Order: sequence, then structure tokens, then C-alpha cells
Amino acid sequence: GNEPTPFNEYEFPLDSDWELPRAQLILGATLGEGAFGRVVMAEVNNAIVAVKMVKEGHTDDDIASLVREMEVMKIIGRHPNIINLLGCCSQSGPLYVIVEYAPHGNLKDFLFKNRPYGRDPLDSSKSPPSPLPPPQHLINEKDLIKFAHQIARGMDYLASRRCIHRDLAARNVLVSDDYVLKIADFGLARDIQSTDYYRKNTNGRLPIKWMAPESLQEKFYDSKSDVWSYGILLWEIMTFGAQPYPAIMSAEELYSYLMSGQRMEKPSKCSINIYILMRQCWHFNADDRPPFTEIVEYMDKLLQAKE
Ligand code: ACK
Repeated sequence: GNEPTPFNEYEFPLDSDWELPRAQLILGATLGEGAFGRVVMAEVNNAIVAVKMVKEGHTDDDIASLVREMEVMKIIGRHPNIINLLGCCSQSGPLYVIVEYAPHGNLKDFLFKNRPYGRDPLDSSKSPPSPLPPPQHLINEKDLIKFAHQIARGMDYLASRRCIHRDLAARNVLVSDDYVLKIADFGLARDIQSTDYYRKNTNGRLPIKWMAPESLQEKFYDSKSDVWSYGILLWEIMTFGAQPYPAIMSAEELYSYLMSGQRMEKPSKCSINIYILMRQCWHFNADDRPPFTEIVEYMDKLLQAKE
């Protein structure tokens, strides 16, 4: 049913491989909230973690999605470039799914905050000094390529585990210590049938701009549609978090733009080799797009050339 349900009305089977004593968990500040979910910072055995839970007013379906997300994370297993499951509290109290904490937040905001001071990466002409505070992290082109490389490795791993992300974007990649990037929300149950192309996400952006043509047209998703999204994510990285296709306002408009063969231009600070990769990810025909394994190899070579 879809009626709101109070806490503690659910019983979950005990999984002793993952269960942590509730008393060891000290909940802290809320990191973020969605419609029915919440992510809270917490401490367990002197380590900082992130805890996913449902909010009050959730439905049975929201609980089921959180359980499913946790089960997917258990099955997929560990990789350095994904947000890994650490444990859960599932007995006598609300369900807490405990995952790795990424101290620098999402990649889009991280890149935007650390734009080279006073410069708009989309604009090669002189632009007035930015009103933003000076960047805390100095990020050069090699760092950007390393970011793209790590995301490709995480996606190659997820694809090898038969996991399709369906919403790969800089907002869904988190920045951990030492510039380690981790793909988040790969275990989310996404009800593709009910995807609302017109509804903006919490940041007011249209998620359609990351979607492959076959996802826009037929709601079809596979690893090759994730590769398309990876190309958009590459573009976000190379523009320090700019908004893709700023002039496009609807799914129909985007589809005809792509159908006519148009693609985003090379960002001014982006090397031709990275742009070539973006364009390969944006082949209309999914079979012409490189698999993540090839993308990783391509980035290996680019980084070796920069040694
Ligand atoms: O950009 P943010 O600060 O990073 O806002 C979102 C918000 O919660 C909603 O998802 C943050 N968040 C989610 N998972 C984690 C995590 N494992 N570590 C740190 N922050 C997280 C995210």
C-alpha cells in the first residue's frame, strides 16, 4: 500500500555478516535529503560514516527500495571507486544502511567550488573575476583526467557485475579523501516506467540531459546508455561543473537535437583526445560506443603520456 507508516512496524531478517550494534552508532548532522530518504553523518568505532534511512511519512515502497539498495550493494561487492556498504542496523528500530562517507560532497559542486579563480572554463575570452571564494583545491588538467579515469574504473566494475546505474552524472559521484572518487546511488531501484522527464531534480536540473537517445525515446537502459551518460559526465568534468545543453528545455527538443547529429562543442579547456572520447560515448548507435573496459584502457594511455 502507499499509506504512510510509522517506524518500527517492519521486521527484517538478521544478516549477521552485516549487522552492527545500534548502540555503537552516534548519529550526527544530516548530509542530504530526498523526497523520502535522508543521509546522515555518523560515527562508529571512531570512524565517520554515512547512514541512509527513510524519513517520516515514507511508504512501504520506500522501505522496500532502501532494502533493495542494500541487498544490491551486498551482491555487487567492493571496489575503491564506488560508495561501499559498511553494515546495517536492521533489528529493533528503524533501518539504517551504513555506507562510506565522502567528506568533499558531490563532484559537480566540488568542481564548481574549485574552478580556477575568476575564470569561466566555457569562455576562452577574458571574463570578470568570479564572485566565488578562491578555490581550496588547485585542480589541473591531469587531475581532471584522473577523475574521469577513476569513474571509468568504477563503472567498468559495476558493468562487470551486471549493474546498470541509469543516472550517472557528476551530482551522483562523491569526492572522498585524497581525490578518490566514488560512484553513489548505483543500488537505487529506479522505476523507469514512471520516469517523469519534465520533473526537475532537487537541484532544478533536468536529468534528461544525461540520457542516451534510446533512453529518451524508449526508456531503454543498458551499460551502453551508461556510457552515453559517462560522456556527459566527462563534459561536466572538463567544464568544472557547467550545465550541459544550456539552451535545451525539453526531452523532445533534446531528442531532435541529437537525432539531427548535433552534439556539444569541445569545452575550451579540454584536450582533443578527451573530446574524441566524449564524441565516441555520444554515438547515436549504442553499439558504436566504447565499453567501459576500453574507456579505462584509453584513459590509462592518456595518463601514461602525461607522466
Ligand atoms: O552534495 P552532497 O553534500 O553529497 O549532497 C548529497 C546528499 O547527501 C544527498 O544524497 C550527500 N551524501 C550522500 N551520500 C553521502 C556519503 N556517502 N558521504 C557523504 N555525503 C553523502 C550528498
